[in-house]
Amino acid sequence: MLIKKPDDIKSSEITPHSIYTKRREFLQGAGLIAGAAVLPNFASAQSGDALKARAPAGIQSSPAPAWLKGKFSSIRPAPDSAPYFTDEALTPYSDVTKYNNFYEFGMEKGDPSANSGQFKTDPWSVEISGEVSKPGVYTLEDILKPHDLEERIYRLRCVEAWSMVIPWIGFPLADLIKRFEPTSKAKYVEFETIVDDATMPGIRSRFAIVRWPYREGLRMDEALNPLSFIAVGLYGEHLPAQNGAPMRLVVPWKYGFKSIKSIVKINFRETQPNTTWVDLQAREYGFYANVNPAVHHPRWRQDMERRLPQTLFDRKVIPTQPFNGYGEQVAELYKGMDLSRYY
Ligand SMILES: Nc1nc2c(c(=O)[nH]1)N[C@H]1C(S)=C(S)[C@@H](COP(=O)(O)O)O[C@H]1N2
Ligand SMILES: [Mo]
Repeated sequence: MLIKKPDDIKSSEITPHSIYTKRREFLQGAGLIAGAAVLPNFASAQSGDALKARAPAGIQSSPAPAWLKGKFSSIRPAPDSAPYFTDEALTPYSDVTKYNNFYEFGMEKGDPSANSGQFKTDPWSVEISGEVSKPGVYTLEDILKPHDLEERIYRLRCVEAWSMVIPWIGFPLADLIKRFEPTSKAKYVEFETIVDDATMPGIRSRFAIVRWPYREGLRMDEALNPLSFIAVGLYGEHLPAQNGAPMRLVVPWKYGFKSIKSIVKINFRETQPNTTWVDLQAREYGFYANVNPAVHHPRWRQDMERRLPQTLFDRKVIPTQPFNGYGEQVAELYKGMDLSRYY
């Protein structure tokens, strides 16, 4: 390990990603074996709906208003080919919903599922602001109403060097954005997560290092790319709180931290927004955060990843792909940019 300046040591100690330990990894891996054994049907499509993935039988779907449940009765299944599908093994439902990063509910991987029981997603509203001709505060029903739901199977690559394959339910971010008619000045989109001290114990914690609200952003052309997705569900069910209910962003070619959860604000801007991880540690986390095995990260090697769930006998270490394997769809967006500088 490198000898670091005192301020470096301090900043790395406060960075929650660093709490990840080998021991935890081992325990998690062992737990996953048991989880998979009791939930054997996670990936099997069921007759009648033809979705590629359904939650295991017996899973209690998280609470949702009737109108939202109604939307889930017809979902367009994922196609059979990339980029909205991959035939890589799905990460089991239990891992997708119990191994999470959602610091508003705590910094450990099990905290979001354990601590989000009081979280309320109804009523919910989303404020649309900035460089748009139709700003306003919209109810979740108004936000979602015109959008037909579809299933997409995407890889999710966390900067901590683990990855999953998740069957999301949602719709293209571009379709949402176009409805509010961004002006010609809208060059970036900024997103914010809800701040609810009463139901989010991570926000009350004196160990919290994030300045709330959690914020993320995309360049407008990234946001309009057909891969950029608003998820309202996974495995055919609406989103559990820990995965970012009632709506979250999914940007599969970027590190997971860009995929902001439980969105309450979408702001259109002329200038690049400040984002949570860049504010915290700009040398480690960039605004673009494109998955890039060639850009070194001080904490995790980025040329490999652990595909969850690992088992004792199969560590599932695989090479990380540029743009997380979505280069054909997005590399063009960064033509002429030095990606080692704009990491
Ligand atoms: N509001 C908010 N959004 C967030 C986070 C967070 O802590 N708070 N964590 C991010 C990180 S680091 C990752 S890897 C993904 C994890 O999404 P998942 O738990 O649904 O797999 O959510 C991202 N979105
Ligand atoms: Mo992450």
